[in-house]
Amino acid sequence: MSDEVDDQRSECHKCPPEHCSLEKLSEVGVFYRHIPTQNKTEGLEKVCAQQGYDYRDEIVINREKLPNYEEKIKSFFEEHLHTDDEARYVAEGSGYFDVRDKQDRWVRILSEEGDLLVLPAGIYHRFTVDSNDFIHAIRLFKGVPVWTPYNRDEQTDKMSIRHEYVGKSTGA
Ligand code: KMT
Ligand code: NI
Repeated sequence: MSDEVDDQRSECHKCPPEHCSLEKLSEVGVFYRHIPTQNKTEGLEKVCAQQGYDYRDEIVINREKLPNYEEKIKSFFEEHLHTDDEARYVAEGSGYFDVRDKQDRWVRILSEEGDLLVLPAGIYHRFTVDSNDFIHAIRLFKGVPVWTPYNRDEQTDKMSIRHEYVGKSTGA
């Protein structure tokens, strides 16, 4: 995606557009799987059993439905990392998860109904709704959920989870 963002809810393509393969995304530890919403119950059950997700809740992001909408939209779009994986299944609607690639360039991932996306702990990322302003996502977690975002600065570069992530993704 382009470095400059005028409207975070737009596609923000580079000019000319560039595309990133799922293979490339898996190199930075991003996991993607499509589970059609007709198979949502069994599909998610299977993934949760396989991956050890034993907690789930739901979030609806929309101007009318989410309390403190403006504030939340702003904080989701601040570049941050977490000490745990961020696993999200899109039950309805769509949105953009932006992640940093190995060269620290932003890659925009459009996530639509039926998409399961797992961003690894320690990856720098951000989220925004798209121009439809509606996503209903299921959040999956292992253990007691911790959603704390650490906004990127010199301190987050030094966090052990960041070192672990960088070590894994560079094979160092
Ligand atoms: C996060 O931690 O950035 C989020 O939960 C984004 C919203 S999930 C569609
Ligand atoms: Ni996050």
